[in-house]
Amino acid sequence: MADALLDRLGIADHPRIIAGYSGGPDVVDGVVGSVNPTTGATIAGVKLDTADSYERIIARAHEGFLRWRTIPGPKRGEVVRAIGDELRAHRDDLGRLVALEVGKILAEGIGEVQETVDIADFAVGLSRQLHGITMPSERPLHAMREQWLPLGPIGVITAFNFPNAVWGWNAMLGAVCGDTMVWKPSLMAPLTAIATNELARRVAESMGHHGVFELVIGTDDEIGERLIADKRLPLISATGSCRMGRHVASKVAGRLGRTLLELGGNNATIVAPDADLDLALKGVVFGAVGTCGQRCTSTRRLIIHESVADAFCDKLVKAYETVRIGDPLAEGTLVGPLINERSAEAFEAAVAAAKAQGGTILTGGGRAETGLGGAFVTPTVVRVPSGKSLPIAMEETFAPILYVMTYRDLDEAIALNNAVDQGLSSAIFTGSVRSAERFLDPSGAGSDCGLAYVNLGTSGAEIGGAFGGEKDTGGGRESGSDAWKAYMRRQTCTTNFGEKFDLAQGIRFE
Ligand code: UN1
Repeated sequence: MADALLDRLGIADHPRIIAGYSGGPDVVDGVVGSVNPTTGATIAGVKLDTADSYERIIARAHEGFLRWRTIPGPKRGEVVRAIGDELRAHRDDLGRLVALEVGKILAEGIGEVQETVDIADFAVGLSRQLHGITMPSERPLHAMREQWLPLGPIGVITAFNFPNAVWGWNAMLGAVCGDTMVWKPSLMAPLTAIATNELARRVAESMGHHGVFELVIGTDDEIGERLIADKRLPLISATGSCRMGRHVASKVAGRLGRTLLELGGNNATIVAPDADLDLALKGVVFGAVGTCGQRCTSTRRLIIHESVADAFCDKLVKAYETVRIGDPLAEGTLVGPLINERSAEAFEAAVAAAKAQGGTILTGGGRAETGLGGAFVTPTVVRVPSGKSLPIAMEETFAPILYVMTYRDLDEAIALNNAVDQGLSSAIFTGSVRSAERFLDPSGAGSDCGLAYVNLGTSGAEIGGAFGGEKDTGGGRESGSDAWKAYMRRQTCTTNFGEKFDLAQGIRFE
């Protein structure tokens, strides 16, 4: 199946790909195996970049930038439109490759590529809207305006869990902004990266634009370190763990470059006593179980009013027990495998810690027997005894574990929501306008996260809004709204169209 898929995506004969490779996910002689997490079988080998090929790639991206930035924004938008069309045409195959390579269910794999199609559409419109503002000068016969200019070749580091869409958010915006992309994907999803990047590169090249979409695949030591230290890349946009983000941030800050960071989350959903509990149940289950708990937006904590907690937990457990775990490509499966054995071990360690710290496992807590070979676990609900706190619940474990804690009044619930280091996503289910608006309090006293939902779960953002979070989530914003500004540099322009030399602040210098 994989060979036919790679063929349909036009990368079966790609020089980086070694068909029939028998090695595993560890790098051996400059090759990494892309492993199907469902079975543990290697799909293909992928040749990694070296210091030399890195230099060639950066040179192409740099030369590409000098040309690409001269193309008017709306013309760049035409290229992005054609890329969006190509992605549309290959959406289902690319979604299938995502499912194959990272183990998310097919509907979510396809949904992810749809997210890239959506951001391409958004970027096309934006290509005619990269506008600055004008402001009145304090001096007569002077004009002031602000304009936005292309930034340069940019580094884009992506994680395994959204191996297509996170590139899409960065690359589609970066492209209309006049930047060129040097994409370093996760070594756990190199085939999706090759297929995605080739598709964009071929479209751009067929329209005469070279060096806009570059891909560099390699280890953190060999390639990652080089990329973040590289002064030729004025912006590094990085998605991944808080640990990775801290390292990237300090390295890039050391050379006074810019970062756009989208890091971990420890997202909570508050369920108020006046909530539509059926709606809340759906939101919590999708948020906590979807993508096998491997979204940065996954729901990790449920903060529920004590008066409805027991009944809700009963329903939750029943719902969890109907969730079908298995082959992500099979019809009816809702939960696929974790990405690898290491993730399953982290899951087990977190479950053990939760028990040791006094938590009660309501459902799940172990491996799921599917007979398929991958690292399958059972989605888990841990009840935190009232009045206690579990230190493990303060950490992000990239697995389907939901910690349930109770509250008495909304201030307490909001304080719990805000009590973790990360600040990505948050949600409240309530029928009360007062509670909803307190959660969104414009004074800032409500949720401290970058994303706040009412009567929706914590995951599944649309591309139209800015995506990202505060505190240890890194502060970056990608995707919609005015996130494009991160991909450009701002210039304040002042023109004297009179004949007098006039200084601001009334200074006389005669
Ligand atoms: C991620 O997990 O890194 O909001 C991104 C969501 C998706 C994006 C998740 N649109 O869940």
